[in-house]
Amino acid sequence: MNKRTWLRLLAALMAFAMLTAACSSDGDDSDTVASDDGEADGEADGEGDGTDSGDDEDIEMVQGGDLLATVQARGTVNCGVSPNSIAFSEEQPDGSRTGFDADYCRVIAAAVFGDAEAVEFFPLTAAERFTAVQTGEVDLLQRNTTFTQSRDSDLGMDFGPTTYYDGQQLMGRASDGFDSSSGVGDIDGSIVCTNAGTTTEKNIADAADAAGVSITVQTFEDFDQVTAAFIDGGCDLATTDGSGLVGRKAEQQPDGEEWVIFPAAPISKEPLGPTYGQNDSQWADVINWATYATFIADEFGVTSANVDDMKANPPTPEIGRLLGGEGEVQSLMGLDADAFYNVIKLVGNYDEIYEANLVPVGLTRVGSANAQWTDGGLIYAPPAR
Ligand SMILES: N[C@@H](CCC(=O)N[C@@H](CS)C(=O)NCC(=O)O)C(=O)O
Repeated sequence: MNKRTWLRLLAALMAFAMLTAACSSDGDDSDTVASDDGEADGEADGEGDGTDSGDDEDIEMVQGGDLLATVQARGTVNCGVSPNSIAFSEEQPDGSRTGFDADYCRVIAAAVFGDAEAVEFFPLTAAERFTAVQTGEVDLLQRNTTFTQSRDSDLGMDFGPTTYYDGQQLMGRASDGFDSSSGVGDIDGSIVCTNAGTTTEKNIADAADAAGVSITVQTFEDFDQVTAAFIDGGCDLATTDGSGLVGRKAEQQPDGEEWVIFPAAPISKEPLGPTYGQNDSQWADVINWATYATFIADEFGVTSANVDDMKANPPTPEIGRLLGGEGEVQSLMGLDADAFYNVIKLVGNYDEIYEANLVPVGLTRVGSANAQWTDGGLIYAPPAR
């Protein structure tokens, strides 16, 4: 058995062991988080947030560092997404997948293949997602995934540009006395539910501890289960990224009931964006610059509707380069010169993707961190040159 085969076998065995550990913790784990013991241990055992995932050095070698060639030979991008995250990743009755994250999978397919539909979607729970990257099951995640230090350093991930600046909030019932001015100090004695393998289960434990309140954190395998338990009254509060709560309220709040999202200032920073295996610089370049292309096109008003005109008569040299004209750099990255023209033509710029998916559930862009830097936001791309 050669070294590479042996490493693949080892990684597969380790992944199986990790998956078994992850699966053993699904469903309804609960931990009481008391303010006085200093232990913020609301997480389910082995749920896969990844600081204890074993020997990352062997696993990362499975990625090989030549993923672009592998993807090109395969003919599709294998993209890990949430099974069901309203407005980000939703399976439609005809089997297609819609949402902001699903469209950012299409951005990569459009850049690599000139075909936005050359994507295979892999719905992954939070606990499964990083293992799926480590074992090479998926080429990247577009899965409401927060960029954190431990995921970047200890878990073998690399992170692309943040596509949605989020923050964690809580959702309760107005009939329980919660309103938009409520804060973590008001949740003493509550059962707080979230999905396992997330930053959110750790943050809420930290926040309760800091506020001096005692709560019971219950974790579930996915956020459908969390929402069902919240609707049934098994959970006093649901917590996750604010965007997830807004989506759930928009689609699942029962008639005659008022769900309240608080606190107004989120309890954490949750920068969400593409995530992929570390140490593959070419693949990272492709994902990062395809994403930046959507930011640059937004900044300069290049849309799917006008991109042909812009390509024919570029308003600036930078737009000319971005769309494959003289001085373009896409072909040096292993892509076609018109890779980013295809991204904008077939999927759209950042604002088009945001408007199509997030505005309908009430996630406004104007005045938020997700505005362009020129409008006071944080969406900012380095220059295409
Ligand atoms: N951003 C956090 C939370 C990610 C997360 O799992 N969010 C939920 C709520 S938006 C989700 O995607 N759920 C989809 C599902 O469980 O199907 C993280 O990276 O850990």
